[in-house]
Amino acid sequence: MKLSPLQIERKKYEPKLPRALKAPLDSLMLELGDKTEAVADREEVRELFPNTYGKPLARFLEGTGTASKKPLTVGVILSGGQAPGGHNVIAGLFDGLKKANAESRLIGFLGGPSGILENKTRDITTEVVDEYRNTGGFDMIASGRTKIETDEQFARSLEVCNEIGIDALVVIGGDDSNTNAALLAEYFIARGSATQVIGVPKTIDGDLKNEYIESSFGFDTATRTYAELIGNIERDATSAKKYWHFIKLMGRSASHIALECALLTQPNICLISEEVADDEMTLAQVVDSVANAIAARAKLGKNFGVALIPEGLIEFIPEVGALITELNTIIARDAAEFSQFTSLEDQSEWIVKKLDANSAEVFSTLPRDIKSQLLLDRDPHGNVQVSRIETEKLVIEMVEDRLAQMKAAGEYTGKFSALAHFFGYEGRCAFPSNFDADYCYSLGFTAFLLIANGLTGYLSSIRNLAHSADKWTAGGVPLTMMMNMEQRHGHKKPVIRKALVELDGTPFKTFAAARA
Ligand code: FBP
Repeated sequence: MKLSPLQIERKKYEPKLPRALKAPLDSLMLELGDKTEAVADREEVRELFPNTYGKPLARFLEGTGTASKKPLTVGVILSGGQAPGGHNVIAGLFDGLKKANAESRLIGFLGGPSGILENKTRDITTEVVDEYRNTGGFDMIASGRTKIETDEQFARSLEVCNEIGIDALVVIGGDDSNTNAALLAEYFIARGSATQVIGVPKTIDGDLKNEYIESSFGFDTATRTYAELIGNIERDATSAKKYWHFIKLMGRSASHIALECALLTQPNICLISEEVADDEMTLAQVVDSVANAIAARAKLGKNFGVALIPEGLIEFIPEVGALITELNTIIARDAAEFSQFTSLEDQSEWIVKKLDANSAEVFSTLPRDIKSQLLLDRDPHGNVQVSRIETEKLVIEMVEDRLAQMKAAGEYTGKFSALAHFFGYEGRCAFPSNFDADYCYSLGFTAFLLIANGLTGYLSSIRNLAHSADKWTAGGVPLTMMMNMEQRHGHKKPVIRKALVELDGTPFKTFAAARA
């Protein structure tokens, strides 16, 4: 591959490691803490994970070396959406393996978890790793969203690991993928397999976060990338003084990305889904709040501005969330009947008769395009794919109508001309920031240490991230410790708890105090 000058420069960057991890392997010691408990529903989680529940927290310190140096064959999977730094996780893992034993092998499963089910692999050699150090993207082995969750899939994964002779599997993924990693770790032990499973916390959404996982990797780079673009648009808005820019930002559920970007760029408006849900706002109230802010600026002669809209917003508006849940159920249940209708008009007429009165009312107020997106776009699990719903256009359209009403009532005299943007994919494969380059490399190296110390069912963890890399600490968190039971597709399942924006947390409070 021909590299650009930027790629050549970026390759020279040497990721920084926590001080303890720079020590020779012979003086890197595993320290185990007290036994742990799940965040909630302890009895149920314990029952489902009899072999991996309650393990102690792990930490690596300078001391007497504990890591095995025997040659290992390790498999690695990139799972879910891309996040900047994934290649550096693989580089850190690879360098750790080779540092311990030059005979060790790293095998990449291609295209995400389906790579293991289909036994599609690539040998990750020094040449391969060197081509991808400090680059964005997941293209070294590619990613995918297949979930390993059925008995057949677990059995097949074990079969493939045995066939290749995999000693340990590293799953680089978000909350769902790491839930799968926990189930796989448990399954392997229960079947007498020695294959270890270690997770690495990835997702630009920033919602795989807790006391021990201070940030998922990729969030830093993605938010900086979006913030740069938002800043450019803000400058354009204040230069031209003629447009309101509505920018939808990725984040499947949580509004961490929108909040972080708001703190970095100080837009005129930023909606936070968790606040909308907490205040039990209706769609009309959300629209009113935006229209009122626009009217207030118009009074100052400013008919321009920037509004940030989190991708997951509409599911957090209680009445729209309820509508979506009903739509998912009806369309899944009566799929054959639904498929007879081809025009949106016929589909809408049919669905409105099946919805309860409230949802039918909400559905009828939605613009045509949104109705069609809510009816058509579903993921393999039968859910609406929020990243494909044009919420930014929905808000623009409804705000436009509201401003027209306000104008008629003499409450608004401005001019409203709006443009819609969606920033998502632009940020997921950017060159990792120095932070993500260092963090990811450290996470990968730590994943190797967890393996070389014989652990399984752990998530690689680097802490103290607000300080320089030198002061970071490295260790592992038992995956079961982050779990609770949640209702998924009609069944109670063990899952890693998703971290939403906390309304009493410092980031939101800082934003709320300054937004007026
Ligand atoms: P992960 O949770 O797998 O990291 O993916 C997050 C995300 O980037 C969301 O922000 C977005 O809603 C979704 O992926 C888009 O999915 P896809 O890549 O399948 O279009």
